[in-house]
Amino acid sequence: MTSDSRQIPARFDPYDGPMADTVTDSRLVHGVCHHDCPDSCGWSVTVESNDSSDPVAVALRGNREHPYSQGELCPKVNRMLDRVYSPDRLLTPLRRTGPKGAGTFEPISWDDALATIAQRTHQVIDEHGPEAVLPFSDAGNQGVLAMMGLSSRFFGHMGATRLIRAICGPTVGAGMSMTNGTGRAMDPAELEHSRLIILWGTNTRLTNRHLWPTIERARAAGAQLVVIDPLRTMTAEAVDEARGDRFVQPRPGTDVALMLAMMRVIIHEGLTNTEWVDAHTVAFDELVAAVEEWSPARAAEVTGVDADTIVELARDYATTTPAAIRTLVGAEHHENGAMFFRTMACLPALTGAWAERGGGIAKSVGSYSDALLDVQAFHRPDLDVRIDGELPRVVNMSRLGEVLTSAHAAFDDGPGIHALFVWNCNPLVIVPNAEAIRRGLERDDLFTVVHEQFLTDSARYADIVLPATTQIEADDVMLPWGHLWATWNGAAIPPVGESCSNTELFRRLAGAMGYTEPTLFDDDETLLRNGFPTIDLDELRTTGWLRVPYPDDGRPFGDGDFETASRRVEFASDLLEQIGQPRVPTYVPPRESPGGDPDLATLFPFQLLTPKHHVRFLNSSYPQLPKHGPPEGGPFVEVHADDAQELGVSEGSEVRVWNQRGSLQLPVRISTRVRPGLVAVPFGWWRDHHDHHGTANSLTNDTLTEWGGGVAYSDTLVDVAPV
Ligand SMILES: Nc1nc2c(c(=O)[nH]1)N[C@H]1C(S)=C(S)[C@@H](COP(=O)(O)OP(=O)(O)OC[C@H]3O[C@@H](n4cnc5c(=O)[nH]c(N)nc54)[C@H](O)[C@@H]3O)O[C@H]1N2
Ligand SMILES: Nc1nc2c(c(=O)[nH]1)N[C@H]1C(S)=C(S)[C@@H](COP(=O)(O)OP(=O)(O)OC[C@H]3O[C@@H](n4cnc5c(=O)[nH]c(N)nc54)[C@H](O)[C@@H]3O)O[C@H]1N2
Ligand code: SF4
Ligand SMILES: [Mo]
Repeated sequence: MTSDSRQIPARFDPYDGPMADTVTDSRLVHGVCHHDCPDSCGWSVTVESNDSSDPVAVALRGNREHPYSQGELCPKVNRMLDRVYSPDRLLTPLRRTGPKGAGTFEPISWDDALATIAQRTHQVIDEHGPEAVLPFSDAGNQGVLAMMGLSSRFFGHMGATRLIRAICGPTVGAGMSMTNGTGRAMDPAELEHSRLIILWGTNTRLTNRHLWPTIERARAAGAQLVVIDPLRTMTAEAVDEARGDRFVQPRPGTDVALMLAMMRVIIHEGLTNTEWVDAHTVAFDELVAAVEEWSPARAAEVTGVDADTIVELARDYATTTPAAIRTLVGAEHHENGAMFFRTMACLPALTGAWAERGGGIAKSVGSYSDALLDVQAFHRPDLDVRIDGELPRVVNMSRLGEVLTSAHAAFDDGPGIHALFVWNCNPLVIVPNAEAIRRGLERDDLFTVVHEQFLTDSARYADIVLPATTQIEADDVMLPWGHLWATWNGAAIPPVGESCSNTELFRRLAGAMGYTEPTLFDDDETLLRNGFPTIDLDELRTTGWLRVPYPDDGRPFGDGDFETASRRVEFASDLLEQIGQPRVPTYVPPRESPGGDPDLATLFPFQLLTPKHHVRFLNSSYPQLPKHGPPEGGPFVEVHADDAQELGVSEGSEVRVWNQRGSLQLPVRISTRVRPGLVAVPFGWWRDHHDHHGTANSLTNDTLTEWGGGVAYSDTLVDVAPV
């Protein structure tokens, strides 16, 4: 890349304190972390200025007054200013000058960039229709403006193909809704009152670290901890068997069988809360019949968890009050991911756990923010272009590879994709089946625009790259999904270089396209005022945060009223039957798993997990920064000692890990975190860090979940061999 118009103050080092004696003003600006992370920590930025230069952020620290994070950030964001002022930050628009992927660009003006984008996009629309345009984004910045701002108005007005954004979270809600009629659940802060806490498919100490003190307080008051994860994660390491804690290590994708056997134990041993079941559930008899075939011995065979452990776990769960399950997204990334959460939601109903404060399930609390937000005010469905009364087609983000490499992107009669707009996301690193995406991005007849802070793997394939602001350069409101404190983010400094925010991007694009609909140009203040009709924004700006409404007594279903058609917990679901799914909890092995396709498993005998792993990484956002990537040491594959011996490899040996989708060369780490037959590659590294041969997602499966629109990247089979 060549870019010379750096606008970073020359003698500037954010850790070096003030801009010496020229400072005429110093102030504190309060904000909140933008990352797709449950913790949404409050921070304070110290900004200094003098008479001659732009204000400079000289320190960014956790805000001690923030009611949730209380002053602590994390190893990713403690050095946020390294990100803001990185010498690799994109500061001007760029035009590609070499082959797609090579990373050769020249700086151009915003006017030139917008003119090129408008000309090429109009050309695509004229030739192929607006559905040949695909917007692609996720939660790179999960602020309300950054994620919802103006993009759906812009693309709705254009008539572009619509994107289903469901790689993270929606499947959890879609699964639980089939049982409870809603994705609403406990505020995780309520775990303080729990006496049994099951961390099920979530790596709290890594991914949700600010919740850990709550769990430790409950443990200090006597709570028992259970961790259920195929990997012995850093959270599993906190298990203390001497205190009655338990680590349970099922094979990936098999937990539904574990839950069915637990429910059978509960029912057989008379541990069901019959009073609660009679009052608040339907179809208990159907559940009894469904679990009958799941003896602990049979579940042990499927899950790899021994039968005694299953029995003891079921007894502990049913007899300890209050008992809470804490879960996030780890377990949704299997073909049976929605069924996992549908079945999980039956457990607290069987024991009546919802009746107690501190009992039930704690997942994302995002659904509570709905009360504050008027989503339609952002989207403005009245602006959507319809053809014969129909909205444009949809494609699922997790199928991007297939979509970009098919003549008919959605396998309808519609056009393939000829223009791709990417912002708030790094698809080539984060979407499964990434080699198909790479082949798609290499197409000469695809015009790609990427709005980014850095020249990511995805940006390298763009025709035009546009520079994006960071969180300290634009106002926003954060609606967290790990706690209930909606937090104001104040812009601390003006946009660095020529970068612009996501909303400003779409105002500029609308102007360039020649659109005249006035609401495509709404300013941020108007967007927020309309989007939060019941909130006093000025007050939020001043106080910094407000609490999202949540039941005073701490119990989401204390009144026993659920949101299904029957207003009860549904052990059998007509809705599921209507969409062709089993009406009762049922274990179906993922197709790409030893239980689902034994022939494929002979060819590719190892299951592969590619989870979040590094304390200094947040998804794909940090491997390029010198104080984040290098200290984590680079990618590797974790192999159990028994498997290593059989393969004839040892610590540090180079191996090839491959399947029908891709191949990586990696050093071996002999690891006690995996069991035999399971290997793990950390997620988040870029192609650079894998010698440009791919990333963890080059190997992963893009099969969708049975409902809910999620994706099964954790149902991946591979083979491993020394090179
Ligand atoms: N194999 C595997 N794949 C996974 C996962 C896994 O565990 N394993 N996890 C999945 C999950 S849960 C998620 S959420 C996704 C995450 O996928 P992404 O959301 O794509 O990942 P991030 O790295 O959080 O953010 C992407 C980019 O957003 C950019 N960005 C940040 N702020 C802004 C902004 O204000 N404007 C613009 N235009 N860009 C901005 C950052 O520079 C970054 O490059 O990955 C998924 N993919
Ligand atoms: N340090 C750090 N923190 C992060 C992120 C990051 O990249 N780095 N990403 C953020 C994002 S976007 C999100 S969505 C959250 C996600 O937070 P989590 O859901 O806690 O994280 P994941 O790593 O996606 O998955 C958690 C665990 O699920 C396990 N798992 C996989 N398959 C199964 C299964 O079949 N059964 C069971 N029981 N467990 C299974 C994995 O081994 C993993 O340890 O974390 C956020 N926080
Ligand atoms: S990444 Fe998560 S833990 Fe770190 S500062 Fe941001 S919200 Fe807090
Ligand atoms: Mo996520």
